Formats: sequence, C-alpha cells, structure tokens
Amino acid sequence: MKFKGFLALLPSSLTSATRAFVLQASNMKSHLIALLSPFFVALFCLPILTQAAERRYELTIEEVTWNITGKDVDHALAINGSIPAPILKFQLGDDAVIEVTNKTTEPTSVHWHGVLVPWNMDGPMFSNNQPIQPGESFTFRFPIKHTGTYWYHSHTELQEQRGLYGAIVIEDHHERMKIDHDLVVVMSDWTDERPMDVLANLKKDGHYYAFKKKFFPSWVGAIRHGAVWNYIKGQWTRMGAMDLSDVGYDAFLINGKKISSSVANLRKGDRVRLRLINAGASSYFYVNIGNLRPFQVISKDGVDVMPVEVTELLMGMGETYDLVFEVPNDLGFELRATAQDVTGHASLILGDQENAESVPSKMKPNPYMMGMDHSAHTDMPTHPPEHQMPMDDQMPTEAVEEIASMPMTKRLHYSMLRSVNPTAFEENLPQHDIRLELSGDMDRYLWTINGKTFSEDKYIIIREGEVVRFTLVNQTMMHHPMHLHGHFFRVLNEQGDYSPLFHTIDVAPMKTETIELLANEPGIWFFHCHNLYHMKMGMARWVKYENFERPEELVRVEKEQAKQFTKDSDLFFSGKVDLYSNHAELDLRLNGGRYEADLTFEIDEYAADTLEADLAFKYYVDRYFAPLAGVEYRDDDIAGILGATYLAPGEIQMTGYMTTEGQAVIKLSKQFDIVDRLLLEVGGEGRFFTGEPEWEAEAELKYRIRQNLDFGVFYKWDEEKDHRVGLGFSLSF
Ligand SMILES: [Cu+2]
Repeated sequence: MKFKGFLALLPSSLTSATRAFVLQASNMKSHLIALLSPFFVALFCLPILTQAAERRYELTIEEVTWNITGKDVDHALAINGSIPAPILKFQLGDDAVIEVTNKTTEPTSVHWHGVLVPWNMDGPMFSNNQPIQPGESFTFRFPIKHTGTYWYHSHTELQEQRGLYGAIVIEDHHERMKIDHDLVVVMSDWTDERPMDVLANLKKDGHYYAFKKKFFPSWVGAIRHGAVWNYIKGQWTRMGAMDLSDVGYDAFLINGKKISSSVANLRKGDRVRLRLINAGASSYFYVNIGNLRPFQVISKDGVDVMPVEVTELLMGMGETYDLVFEVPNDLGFELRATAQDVTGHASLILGDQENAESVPSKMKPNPYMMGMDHSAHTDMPTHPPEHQMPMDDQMPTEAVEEIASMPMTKRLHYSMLRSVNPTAFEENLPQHDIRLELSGDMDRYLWTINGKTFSEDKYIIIREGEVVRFTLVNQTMMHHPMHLHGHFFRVLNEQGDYSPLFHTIDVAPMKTETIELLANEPGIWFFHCHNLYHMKMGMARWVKYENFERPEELVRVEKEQAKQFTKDSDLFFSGKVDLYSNHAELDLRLNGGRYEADLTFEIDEYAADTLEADLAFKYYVDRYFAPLAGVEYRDDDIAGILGATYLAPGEIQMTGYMTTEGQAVIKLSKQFDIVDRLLLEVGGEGRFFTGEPEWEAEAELKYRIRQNLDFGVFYKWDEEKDHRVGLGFSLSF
C-alpha cells in the first residue's frame, strides 16, 4: 500500500500539509524523520501538482433469482445484476463518488472494507449512516488515500451471505514489479437455505450442521482414531472438539462460480498478480496453486509486505492477500480455495483449461486430534514450523505416514509478514491497553467479548492521540477473524519496528494476538468478528472516540428503526416431540440472549393421571449456569419451583430446585454420541420430601434417520411401575 502523502495516517480533518507534517513527525521515530524529511516535502507537493479526478460509480442493489446448485433460489441479492458485485477501480488520489440505489424491499447498507474513509461514509447503519431504505439512494463521497486490494459488502442483517459483496482495487502509476496479468479472486460461500433460516437452525443447536457436514465427533469415532483421551478431555473441559465452521454450505465460489477460468494465453515466465479476497460469510479458505506450486505473498489487507514465498494460505473472512505467481511452464494451473472444514472447494483455472495442473485434494480434518495442541493459553505468537503437512496440527502417526508421499506445503504464518516501511509508533505516546476475551455458547448460539454480547455492551471508548493496544484472547475452539473499521493496526509479531499492518486478524482457537493502533480517526467504528453469524449473535463492539457523539439524527433513527433488525437478544423458538409406544413428550423452548423459557409435557402409557408438565424461566449467567423459577404440575397438583441448572464437567446437565410443596428435586442428564447416527440419552430424577425419596430413570437410544427425525427405543424405570420399554419416533423443529 502507498499512502497519499502519508496524510492517511492523520485525522482527516487536518488538511494543512504543514500541520500534518508536524503531527506526523511527532508520531514517528525521530531518526526516521531525519532520513525521510526530503521525501515528505516532495510528497506534500504531490496534491498540488496532480488534480484529483472524480471517479463515479452507480450501484443498484436488486433481488435476483440465482441458481448455483441446480435449484432456483429467490433470496439472492445482486449489484448491477452481478454476484459478486462489479469491481470498483480507483487511482490513488481519486475522489470516489458512489451512488447506491436500493431497489429491494428491505433496508440495506454498504461498507468499504479496509478503505480509510471519513467515519460518516463507512456504511454501517446507525453507527455511521442511515439505512438506505427501499427505493432510496445514498451517495458516498470519499478521497482515495491509499492503494491496495479491498472489498465492499452489505453491513445489514445477513445480506452479505446472499451475494452483496464485490472487490475494490486501488492502484497508482508506479508498479512495484512488472505484472503480466492482474486478476481479482473473490472467494465466497453459498447456501440455498435462507440465511435467516440458517441462523434460526444454529440458535436451535450450534452443532446443527455437524450431521450434514459429516463432521460429527463421537465415541466410536474417537476409539477408531485412537483419540479417546482427547475426546474425554473435550467433554470434561466442556470445550468439545475443534470446530471449523458452523454452517453446512451447498457450494463454495470464486468470482461467483464453482469453477471459473481466466487468462487463456498464459505463457511460461508470465507474472500473474492474484488479488485474493475472502468474502465468505463464515468460511476460512485454504488457497493453493497447481501441485502445491510456490507463490509470493506481496501484500496483506491491501498493505505491501516484504515478499515471502509459500505454497499455501489459510484466509479468514475479510482478509485480502495479493500474490504473485510466476508461471513455470506453458500449461494451465488450478487455483483452489478449499473450505477449511474440507466440505468443498472452488476453482479458478489459470491458462490452458484442458491441461491444467490440479491441486491435490485435502484430507478430511480429524475432529479428535485437531486443536488439542491449542489447549494451553499462550500469550506469545508461536513460531511456524518450516513445513507443514497438507492438513495441519497434530495427527496420529499412521495418518502422517499415509500422506508422507504427498508434496509438503509451506503455509504462510503471520510471523513471516514484514512491513516494507517501519510501522512503530513513538514511544512517548500515551498507551491504552484493552484486553478482549472472545467466547461463545454453542447451546444458545451466543458469541461474546469479555462475556457480553453487543446488545449488552456496545462501546469500547478510546482517546485521540493514544496508542491503543488490544490483546485478543480466543477462549473458543473456533477461529475468529476480527476486523476493525477505519484503521490499520500493527500486528505485534516477530518483526519489531516492521510489524505488518492489518485491518483483519485471524485469532486461532485458544490463541492470543496483540495488535496496536494509533487513535487518529475520531468517530465511531465497528470492531467485530467477520464470521457473519458470530457478529450477528454478539461478537461485535463500537469503538468510539471519547467526546465524540453521533449527530442527533442518527441516534433518533436508531431509536425508531433498530428494533426491526435482528439482534443477539431476539427470541428464537424451537421444540421436540417424542412419540413412543409407552411414552410421549413435548418440549418447547423460547430463547433470547441469556433468557430462556422451557415448557415440557410428559405422559406415560398414555394414562391421563401420569401427565406431568413444567414451565421454567432461566437466566444464563454464563454458558454453564442459570438460576431458574417456574411451576410444575404433577399428581393433579401445581407447585412453584425455584432452583438452578448447571452444565457440569463431562457435559452432564444438572438441575436442582425446591417446590412450594416442600419437595427437593434433582435431575441429571447426559447425551452420548455413539456414532453420528446413533445417540444415547440417559437421565435420572430424585425427589426428596418427608418419607422415602422417589427415584426414576430413563434412557432413549435414537437412530438418526435425517437431520430432524430419529427412530428410537425408550426405556423407563420407576419404583411404582418398574421397567418399561417402547418404540417410537422423535421429531425436532
Ligand atoms: Cu467469530
């Protein structure tokens, strides 16, 4: 990246070159200033010599019918009829004028991801701009202050998942190296389901799509992989196995297609610049070329880095990389983006399509061994192994031997990235340390920062002129690509003063990353996980400068309209019916953020006098613990209940309460996943009051016919009626 006169590093309100220079000088190390002074003076003359050109785009957002999997889908969103949206090209120094017209039936917004723009041109609704209502237009205007590969996307609801994303390419007239072909590679994920239905499914169960993806950790699987100890450890710590993605996608795309092609006339020795953008809503991608051919990484998030040669990238959502691939022969090459969970891939064929060298397929990830080496908290960035297997992390010895014959991959690691220019801030600036712990709750599908969702805690306050250092601590078994609007931050890796600048950083499972930025863009800026579903369900904040207030108008519009948009505190409904020959049960759940209401009806042998029902309201203090209050009905009596429920180590659900009749009740339950289609649920209940305690136990062995339908055997024992066994079905909705 080149900054126009380095003005981009300064508050946009400071237009005087002299003042900018003084400010800049005070922020840079003094020896550097001495060296670079003539350079700065020359740069400040540039704006005077070159007239800024206005570059206009008109973007029309429309609902379209799209067919990726052979099925017409009517919820897709396109810009100017295209998915991905058209590439926006600018020259350094241009004035961008982009008119966005909303021809859909719902409000929308557009965010310029990675581009430094004034706070009130950044796009997100309520924090930065008003929603663009159906039938309305809004014109964004901002100066283009730096070069690089960026992208734009909707920041409203789950519209990004429906196709609202496109590339931004900003160039200047000085090429860093001779390039023969300059290609944009927009990677994305696609589901035929409506994204709001996907979210509703995840709210029922965070592991909802594990069955569809055949990525289902189980006892038999653990035994077969020789990983029983790891599996037990995962249950004991309640962390579960490594989780690579939440959504079961129907396709992965490059430039809107499963397979696309480019540059027919590729020749040996040609240099191809590939501008990679991960516009996926919730998919990390491995990127490889041909038979694991080497390529050079020259830029990350639009900012130039010292070229580094690797054969593989793992890209988080929102990250961009520029690669240079020098063509080794006259044949064609496949560029492949493989979803991290290896449920599919997308391909771009470079050159001769008939004779293209393909990328070897990746092994299915092993849910038992992966991530287990991440179980310790580390505060230091780890040094990468020089060479890695096509599938990373720990593997059983047999698996290592099995793939030893395959070509080795050398994957890019952040510690290899070195900025072209020094990025260190002056040491005397005030420093503000902020620790952000990233956590999640897969049972209620909530994602939190420091234990709170966005609805519960919206703001991080920073002060202009200070160096803000964020320590990002990932306490989950998933990757979180954290993206900050309006700033580039230094990633404190092993490169010291040459730490690279990012706008999006992958924080790996159970890992810690430290980033720092100079607070020089007063305003309000989103800082969030770029997993769309995580952001929507709470993993987001507004970084607000102290003493900065949004105009009254935005606050008013937020008060009036924000209610109609999905929030992490919204109510989601789910339920289950069991119909067995000896037993019937109906469970209904209403969950909104930490609040939950559960209503259960149970009947044995279809005898009316065995009908039991209970209604419990719960408040989840954290992932594990919730006080509860409600009523229960049994033996023709209604009683109030007061107690708590707790997910104990070993993933055992423990519930205890007192009734207004003076009974003490304890319930225990646990689910054993035997294989992906065979599940065993066991439970026990004890009631204590005057006289002998009452005990009962039950077990359900279920064979999963499809996602929401099980065939099963129901067993129940109590002192009164002894053992009973029945057959039936269980349906969840
Ligand atoms: Cu996330």
